[in-house]
Amino acid sequence: MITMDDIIREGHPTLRKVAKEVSFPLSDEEKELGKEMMKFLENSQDPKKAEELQLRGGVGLAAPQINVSKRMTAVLVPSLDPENSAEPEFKDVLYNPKILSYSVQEAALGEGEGCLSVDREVPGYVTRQARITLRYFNALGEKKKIRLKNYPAIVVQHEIDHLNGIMFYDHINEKSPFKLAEGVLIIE
Ligand code: SB7
Ligand code: NI
Repeated sequence: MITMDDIIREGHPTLRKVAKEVSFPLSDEEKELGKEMMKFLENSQDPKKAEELQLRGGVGLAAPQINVSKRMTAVLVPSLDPENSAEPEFKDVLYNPKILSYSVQEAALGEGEGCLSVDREVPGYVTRQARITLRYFNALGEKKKIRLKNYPAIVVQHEIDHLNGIMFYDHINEKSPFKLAEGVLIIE
């Protein structure tokens, strides 16, 4: 089981590497790792389990964060309206994900971003693209092509950054962290 002890923190060189693509069919290890990563996210979002296991809540986890430099990431974005839907907004393990196109429209989370590999708050807007077209392979090797917008699109961009050795704070304007370019959509 993956716990916080398995997650490497900023300063670890693996977080700055460009991760390697996986090939299909996946090895049993790669499949198992994907399942374990998703299980971590599920546990982290379950208040009881999170308390028990002392997990920080997470909506994504990229393999490099557990020191595996491969292009795979689990994403679990809960329903934005749990009253009306138990279905997560987006849930899958993405292998070799690639963003095929981006909207011109930019967006940033009003609260800024955090990262399980960063044990401090880094204030500031992280400007990303509001909408993306994403291609990835699932654990079965099926090719998926989907459009995401707003929060799920932001999360996937954060995760794909990990596969490229990029940290969220690399995007924050150092001198004025809350300075926004014109027209950037703020997601609350
Ligand atoms: C805020 C949080 C995340 C993504 C985008 C905005 C994910 C946090 C967990 N991770 O560190 C995953 O890499
Ligand atoms: Ni992260």
